[in-house]
Amino acid sequence: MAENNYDASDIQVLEGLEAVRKRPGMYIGTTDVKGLHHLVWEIVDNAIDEALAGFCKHIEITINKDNSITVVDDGRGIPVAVHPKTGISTVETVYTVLHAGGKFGGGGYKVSGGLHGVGASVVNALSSWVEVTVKRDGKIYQCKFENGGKTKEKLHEIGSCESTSTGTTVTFKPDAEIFDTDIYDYDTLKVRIRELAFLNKGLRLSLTDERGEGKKDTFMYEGGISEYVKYLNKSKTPIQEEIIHLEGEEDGVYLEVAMQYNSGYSDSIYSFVNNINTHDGGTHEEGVRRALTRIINSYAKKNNILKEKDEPLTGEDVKEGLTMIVSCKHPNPQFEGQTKGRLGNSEVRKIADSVFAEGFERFLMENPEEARVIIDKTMTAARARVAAKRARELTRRKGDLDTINFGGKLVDCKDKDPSVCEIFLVEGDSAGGSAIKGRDSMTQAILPLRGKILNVEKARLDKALSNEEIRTIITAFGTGIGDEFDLSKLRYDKIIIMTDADVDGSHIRVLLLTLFYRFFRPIVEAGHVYAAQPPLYRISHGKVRKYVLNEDERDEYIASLNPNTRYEIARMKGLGEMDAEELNETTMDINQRILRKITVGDLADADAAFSKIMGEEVAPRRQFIEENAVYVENLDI
Ligand code: TSJ
Repeated sequence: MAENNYDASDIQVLEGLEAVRKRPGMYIGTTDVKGLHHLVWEIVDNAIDEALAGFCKHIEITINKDNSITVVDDGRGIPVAVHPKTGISTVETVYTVLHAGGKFGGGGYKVSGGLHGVGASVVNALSSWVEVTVKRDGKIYQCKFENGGKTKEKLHEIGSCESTSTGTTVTFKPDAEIFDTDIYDYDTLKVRIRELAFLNKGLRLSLTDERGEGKKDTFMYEGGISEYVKYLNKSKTPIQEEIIHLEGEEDGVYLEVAMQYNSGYSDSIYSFVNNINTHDGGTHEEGVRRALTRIINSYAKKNNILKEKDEPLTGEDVKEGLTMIVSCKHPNPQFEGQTKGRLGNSEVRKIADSVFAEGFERFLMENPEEARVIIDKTMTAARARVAAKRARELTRRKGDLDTINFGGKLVDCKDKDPSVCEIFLVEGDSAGGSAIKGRDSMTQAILPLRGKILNVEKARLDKALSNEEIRTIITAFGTGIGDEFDLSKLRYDKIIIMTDADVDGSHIRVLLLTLFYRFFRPIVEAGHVYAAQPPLYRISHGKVRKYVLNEDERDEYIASLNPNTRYEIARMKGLGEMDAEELNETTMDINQRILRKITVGDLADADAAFSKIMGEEVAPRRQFIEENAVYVENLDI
């Protein structure tokens, strides 16, 4: 840390405190509840500086009964010597001369105190009274101010103490004439105080509420920002055993990073400079992110997980499910942007990059199993990114459903109210043709499927999305997929799979169910998916035509007929051989057809079964198909 020899002449005497009272917004941003709390940080920051300089272990903050605030530290105590420029004690100078705070402290990592870093004098100007007590060299000194910074009692000795007992105590009462409210909020203070404890490992901070029934919280984290990451990941499922923690210093810029991936998709990346949250990031965060992306890519390539032909992982991919704290300590930070929430110092980008790269690369080398988990996570994210992009492109077009014709495939229904609409996914063009003629064109849409649907269990998402049949289905449903899936946009109440009762038919049905299971699970869960059941036999007698699904039903029906009834039995042909009228009567007419609802009972079991049926293992799949659709339907899908 920089020079420790405090030079009182550094204090710049600029203007009087009246300016602060005239335009408080210029100094603390606002005079609402936010500005009120800002006063606390202006004071606490000074104590934190003392901690950063290595002289303070404990800071106590108290909300007193009258909503005044007391801050106590066990640092060296503000110097009491007479200041050469002002001719008054340094303590009083700090409190009565605007901008005195700017250079005061001289320690390398002067916290620029929130908004403008003007510190104690501004708090004094905006308070109805302030009391400062300093313990130093075995003596206790005190001074008092009132009415916006007017000296009431100059610094004087009020007693003595052990010479080892040192520190500064400040109590201030915000001026009710300046602020809209003078009531402090315990939880607002608590959140930031906990954050300060995370950011300054080993420093004990406590908050006490003397009002009402009283409250107290004490925060101290030996692990610092690692414990912050742990805290943030508490409600998530970390996929790593440990939290990665690294730190380093270059050219007086100190960087510390803690990180851990969780199973989620969003990231929580927070960065700080001198304990100040840089909401808008900046060069420190950019350096770390750049290095993170580069190191993950090079590790994945080196270990042949990412192949030559593969697109590199992006910054987006590597931050999925990442919880990360970046904490930078800088002797001269430049905050940029409207809200000063961005670090601008350009030299920091390279420093942050190299400090992070070195530490992270070492971690990956030393922890190959953890490394593998991280690489796998980012590779999955990359695949999802590609899929989401395609899905967006596809769903973006769904507004034009009336005008685009699905490559001539979807024959939509006229009614646009999803609650009455159905879509039939029909195996083959000829059955499709009959279905189109035999449908109720108001509410029944037909999508004929040519050939076999791609097996999405084996295909990567992006390949699946390049398949025309699948794209057509996604567009027709209207819900989008992946991140963008929205059940409320489903364009049909019933999705009816219409395939032949043979091996090919059941194969297509399983492929469709796999597609739904992977991409449209909520649609299955919400009970929108059905299998049509074309009959196998038709029994005619007189004017009656009875369709039945199988031999048992056929025999049962015949047995129920009068012994004298003349009847005829016809074995039904495949869907493709039925004419429109037959198809309507047997499979589509809502008054006669038999639908079987597809439900997902136990998702995990079904998932495993799908993987088994549809994945790499050929044997169980063939067996499944040979056993006809029974397996899938018994699965309670
Ligand atoms: F600024 C302030 F008054 F708001 C304030 C300052 C409020 C609080 C609660 C604490 C402090 C403060 C200041 N705590 N500790 C210090 N330390 C010094 O000012 C200090 C002490 C010794 C030396 C030295 O070189 O001997 C230098 C400094 C800056």
